[in-house]
Amino acid sequence: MSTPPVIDGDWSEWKKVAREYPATHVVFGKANWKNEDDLAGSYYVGWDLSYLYLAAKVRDDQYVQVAQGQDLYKGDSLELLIDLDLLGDFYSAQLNGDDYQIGISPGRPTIGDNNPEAYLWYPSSKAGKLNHVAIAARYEGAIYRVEAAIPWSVFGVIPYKGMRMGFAFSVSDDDRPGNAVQESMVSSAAGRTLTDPTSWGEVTLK
Ligand SMILES: [Ca+2]
Ligand SMILES: [Ca+2]
Ligand SMILES: [Ca+2]
Ligand SMILES: [Ca+2]
Repeated sequence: MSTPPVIDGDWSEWKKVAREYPATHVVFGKANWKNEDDLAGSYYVGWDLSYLYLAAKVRDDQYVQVAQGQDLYKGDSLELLIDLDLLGDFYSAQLNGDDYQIGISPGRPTIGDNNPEAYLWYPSSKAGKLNHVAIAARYEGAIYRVEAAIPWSVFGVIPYKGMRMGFAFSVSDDDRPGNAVQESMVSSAAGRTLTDPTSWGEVTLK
């Protein structure tokens, strides 16, 4: 992106410069998932030399987030899975040190409040809260939008045009007020399995 997006939860700057992709495959909690008003997602990805940018739109009938840190996936939240050595271990069906799992909470207990956070689960050697991820979110009735900027320093790589990464964007849903429970998850990747990077999709930086 030649002009960095303003991280404010407003999507207007993305429509001209990037493409919106769906994340509607139910990959966890099928019995709890009701319909696309209960949970459905779409997203944009962008980048510059400093940040990997994400803009997410989520249809969710009830925003609930009371968990934090390593438990934030038990509330309404986003997840990125990124394999930074896609070509080096293309056929490897297990996680290794270049595979990243990052969760983004759009706010606790309400969306767009002062408590958004990002947490890194994998690689486990780097696990912990990510303090330098910028996050902003807005709730518009049955839809919430999130923008995030993740410094490439989190991944320890310098991005370049043509770089390919394993990638999956997913959204967890919790509709039980006051309770931390991951009821369902939708994903960009139909077979998303956390521990198997060959089940994720792919992103090429353009
Ligand atoms: Ca914006
Ligand atoms: Ca829901
Ligand atoms: Ca890998
Ligand atoms: Ca929810």
